[in-house]
Amino acid sequence: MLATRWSIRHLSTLTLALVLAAVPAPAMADTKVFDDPVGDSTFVDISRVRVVHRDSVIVRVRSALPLTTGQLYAFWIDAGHGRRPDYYVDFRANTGFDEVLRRVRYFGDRRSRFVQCPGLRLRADIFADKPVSVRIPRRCLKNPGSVRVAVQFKDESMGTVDWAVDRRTFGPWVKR
Ligand SMILES: [Ca+2]
Repeated sequence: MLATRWSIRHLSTLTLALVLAAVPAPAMADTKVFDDPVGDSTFVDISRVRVVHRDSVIVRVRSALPLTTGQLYAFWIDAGHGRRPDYYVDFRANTGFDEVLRRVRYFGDRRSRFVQCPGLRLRADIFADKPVSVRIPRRCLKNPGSVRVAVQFKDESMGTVDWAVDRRTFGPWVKR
């Protein structure tokens, strides 16, 4: 009886090993980095955007200038349903945020249609030299095959903006 139990255990271990060996390696997450000119705006100045598409879409934006209060960081996501943005989120540094995205049809769309997005993370810290970052779980975007992102930093007190890649223009597609 004992011997049989051992055999089964060994067999199970072997089976598990075979199953693990047969599972293909996870697809490589795609990453796209695009640079924005430094000095093309005042008070806000995006220098680099990095988009990683894994289980979440993670966007990190480097600023050539220190972040300050009174700035708004805005992100439009095209999840592939047509050529226009599908989702929008904005936030300020060192403030709380709700786990919601705004559903939009075009740049400048200001409808108040919200999508709950548990796991959404928005970060901008004026006390740390770190990128402004957003993390959006793919399920909030209906699990798109590819996404592309447009970013705008706005200094609300000075009225200046900097876009990446360009005004109302998306960066490259980033596949899952
Ligand atoms: Ca710039």
